[in-house]
Formats: sequence, structure tokens, C-alpha cells
Amino acid sequence: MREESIQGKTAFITGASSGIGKAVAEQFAMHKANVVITGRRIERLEAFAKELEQKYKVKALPIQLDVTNSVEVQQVIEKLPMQVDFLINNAGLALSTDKIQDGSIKNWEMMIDTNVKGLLYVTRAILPSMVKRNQGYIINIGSIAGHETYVGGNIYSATKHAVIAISNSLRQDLLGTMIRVSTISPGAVETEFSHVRFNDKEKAKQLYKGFQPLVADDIADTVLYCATRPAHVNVAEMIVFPQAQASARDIYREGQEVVSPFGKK
Ligand code: NDP
Ligand code: 8X3
Repeated sequence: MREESIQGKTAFITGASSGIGKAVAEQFAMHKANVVITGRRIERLEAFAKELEQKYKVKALPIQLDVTNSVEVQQVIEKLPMQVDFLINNAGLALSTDKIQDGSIKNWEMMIDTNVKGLLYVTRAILPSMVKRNQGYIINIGSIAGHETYVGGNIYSATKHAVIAISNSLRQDLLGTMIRVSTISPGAVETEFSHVRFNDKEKAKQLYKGFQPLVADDIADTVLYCATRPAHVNVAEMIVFPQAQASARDIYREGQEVVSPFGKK
């Protein structure tokens, strides 16, 4: 396979303290890119940065950053000691599967502030320098929930539809530059995502029973694939499922009968 090197380039990754963001940071470092790893849990990021520097001999800069704070985002990015070649907008979360009629406005605000406004704040702060240099790559982590809705998915799904719309708009607004924009839209990936959503480790574990979910590295592979394409290639979007998943709501669990939503024949 043809691969463009990312050696010596810098990737700025939001939500690198666990799951997909952490796996992306490790794979970029493994391919000799320097990484700026951000998130709210700084102790995790500091330990992870040390590990990456020792293992891969690259620069790994841990920064405490809550993407919902637009002032903090601007300040952190203004102070960065290096230019950003890759922006991986990964920080995100779902909170509960309450129906809209029962929903918590606080949860809605948190999801919208993180998944939509946070992604926009970081992009707005980094993109001008990419435009100035006429180079750069933004990879947004969407979701299958950005294409489909499901009972209880409501506001999370709305935020991920927004992520896809923002990626598509960016591609349009950046026409005439060399900057690329991709969206990776995963199905079920076993990370801390469901612990956060349910606030219940056992319930989260149950969700992945009876089938083999994706792991964070499966998604990091796709991010790296995009990042290593030649400059004239822009992967607009990749939707990635576990083999046992066919849509947001259709997951085959071992022993289960596959039936139409309209019932048996
Ligand atoms: P994790 O819960 O493992 O990771 C989420 C990351 O986001 C953490 O590093 C967390 O860091 C960070 N984060 C959350 N809120 C903020 C915030 N306000 N500011 C900065 N960072 C924040 O879940 P995943 O790795 O699975 O999730 C990563 C992305 O993938 C999300 O956008 C999610 O929507 C998407 N996704 C996940 C799927 C799945 O099945 N797991 C499927 C489809 C998409 P910290 O708490 O330290 O701030
Ligand atoms: C996470 C996948 O199906 O739980 O984005 O919404 S799903």
C-alpha cells in the first residue's frame, strides 16, 4: 500500500486520555509523529505522554483542556510551541438513553457543548494557521448515530448529525486550499464511552456481550489510513462497524434470532 509519511508532523488530539483518542495518539507516535494530547484528566495524559516519549522517541505534549471552555481553548492553542498538521476532533460523549420527554437539560447541554461547540471552538482556533500555511488535515470522529436515530439516542444523535454537517461544510469552505477534512463514523466500539453514558460499569459491559465489538485501535487504524493518503486524496467519510453490526440498532448477539422489526414471518 502507498503511504505518505507523517514522521515529524504534529497531531493535536482532543480526548486523548482514553479510548479512541488515546489509540490515535499511540498510532501517530508509533509512526513518528509528535502528538499534543489533550483532555480534562491531566494525570492520565502526563503518564501517557511519558510512555509515548520513551517508547517511540517522539515529542508528546500533555495539556489539560476542556473543549467546552472557548476561552481556555483559544489560550491553549495560542500558546502552542509548534504548528499543528493534523487536528483530530475526537472528544465527545453520550449521557444516558432517556427519551426526550424525560431528558435532562443538563445532559443535553453537556453533549451539545462538548460534541458540537467544543469541536467548533478547537477547529476555529487551529484552522486559521492551517489556511495561512495552505496545509493541514482535520479528522472528525462522528458516529453511525450521525446517520441514524434510535430510541433514546436523540440528542447524542443530533450532535453527531451536526458533526457530519460541520465536516461537509468545512470541506466546502476550504475548497481552493490544500486542507483536507474527513469524518470517521464508528458503530459499537468498546471504550469508556458506555460507562460514561450509563454511569454503570456492569450495564456498559452487558452492551458488548454476545458479539465482538470494535476496539479503539480499529478506529485509530482508519484515522491513520486517512492521514497517510497522498495529498490529492481526501477520504470524505468512513463508516466502520463491527462485523456483527448492520445499523445503529441491528447488532447480532450470539444465539439471538434475526427477526424483522415487523415480527416473524
Ligand atoms: P471514551 O469515553 O473512552 O473517551 C472520550 C474522550 O473524550 C476522553 O478522553 C475524555 O477525556 C474526552 N472528553 C470528554 N469530554 C471532554 C471535554 N469536555 N473536554 C475534553 N475532552 C473531553 O470514549 P470513546 O473513545 O469511545 O469516544 C471518542 C469519540 O468517539 C467520541 O466523540 C464518541 O462520540 C465517538 N464514538 C464512540 C463510539 C463508541 O461506541 N465508543 C462509537 C461512535 C463514535 P477527559 O474525560 O479526560 O476529558
Ligand atoms: C456511539 C454509537 O450506536 O451508541 O456513537 O450511538 S451509538
